[in-house]
Amino acid sequence: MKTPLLPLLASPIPLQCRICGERSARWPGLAVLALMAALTTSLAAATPSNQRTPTFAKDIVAATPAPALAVQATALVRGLKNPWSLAWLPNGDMLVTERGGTLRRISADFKLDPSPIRGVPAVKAAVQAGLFDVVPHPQYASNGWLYLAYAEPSPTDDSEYGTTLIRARLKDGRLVDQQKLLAMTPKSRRGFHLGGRIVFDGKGFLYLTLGDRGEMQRAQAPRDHAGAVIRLHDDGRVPADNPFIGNPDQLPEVFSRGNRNIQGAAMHPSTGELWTHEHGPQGGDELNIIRPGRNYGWPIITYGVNYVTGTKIGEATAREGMEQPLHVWTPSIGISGMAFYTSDAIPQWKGSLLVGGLSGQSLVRLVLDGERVAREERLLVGEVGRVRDVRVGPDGWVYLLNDSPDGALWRVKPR
Ligand SMILES: [Ca+2]
Repeated sequence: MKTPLLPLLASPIPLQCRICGERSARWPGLAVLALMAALTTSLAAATPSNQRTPTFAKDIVAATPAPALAVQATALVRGLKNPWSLAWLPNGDMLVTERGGTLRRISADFKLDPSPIRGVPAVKAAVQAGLFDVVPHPQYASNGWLYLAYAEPSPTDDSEYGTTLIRARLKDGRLVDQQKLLAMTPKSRRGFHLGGRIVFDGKGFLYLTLGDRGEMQRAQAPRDHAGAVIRLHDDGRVPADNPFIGNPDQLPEVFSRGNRNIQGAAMHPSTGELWTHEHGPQGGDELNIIRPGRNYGWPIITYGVNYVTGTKIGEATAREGMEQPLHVWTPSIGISGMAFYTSDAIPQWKGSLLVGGLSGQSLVRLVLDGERVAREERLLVGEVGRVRDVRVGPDGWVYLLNDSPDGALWRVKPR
């Protein structure tokens, strides 16, 4: 006998909690709807990411008339020379890298120590090259390890350089116990696209982002670090479960390929996956989730075009076996810095992804619906200059660094 569907969906079913005995009623219609929603979600999740259609910033920004929350930025520390990365120590003090090769300390009450930290290795500062991320180990309080990424010159010819990852301890205003964990090879004379972000995943692994060095074919070249994300143990050993172990065409420390220049990366607070963005050429800045062994396509696929001439790069915007971004910025905003906002300090922002714009001179807030970018807001446009780094402080406020010879540390709060 066929059961009529509508009466079934509309009739409550009495339920009793087996633990507390409380009686309630549930409408099966709601359960059916929830099941349908879950099926839709899981089908969407099962869609290969190379068949995903990214959202485009130009479409959703154009449709977004005003931010949900007005904010203001206050400069707390001025006089930072091209600051690149901001990190907190357990006592509330901050460390800031300056691209030229200096590491600065700022007290918890925002006083800049006039003496830079000594013992920073020799850094090649040229074009985009220099000192990049500084990140304390997740157990810094007990082990004291600080991780730094920088452009390291070749010992025999300092016109050749590449991104290097070290760790060291901070003692009496000096870096000591230095250990080199990875040096990008081969080095190059090109001053472009060196990546330089470091992220820990909370499971004992760290990720270092690199770039193509402005030599785009290297992002797909065999046994080349350029255009890759690197995955290591915290002491630099190569994890036995890295995706390319045993692949003669790939270096074992490589985790993903085809990334043009990643200068923003963060762990998703609930999925534990690595989210990154990368600079496109003219147009085509991308937001991606970095998964083991995947190819992110550069320069074979891209939504960007060649500078000035506007001519096509690569073969298309999509290809079987290569990842599609979640979100694309065209025109580019010169994307840099990334933080998931999980604090209660700004409830309206909880769950958002925050990124910075260098050429876009703004803080960008992305409202996420799972892996879909549902909304984009451009905040503080033109108010703080070229945003290089975006972090959430231990107090829950958002902090920015702006890239300028007279840069600053800014705190962002609701207006
Ligand atoms: Ca891509």
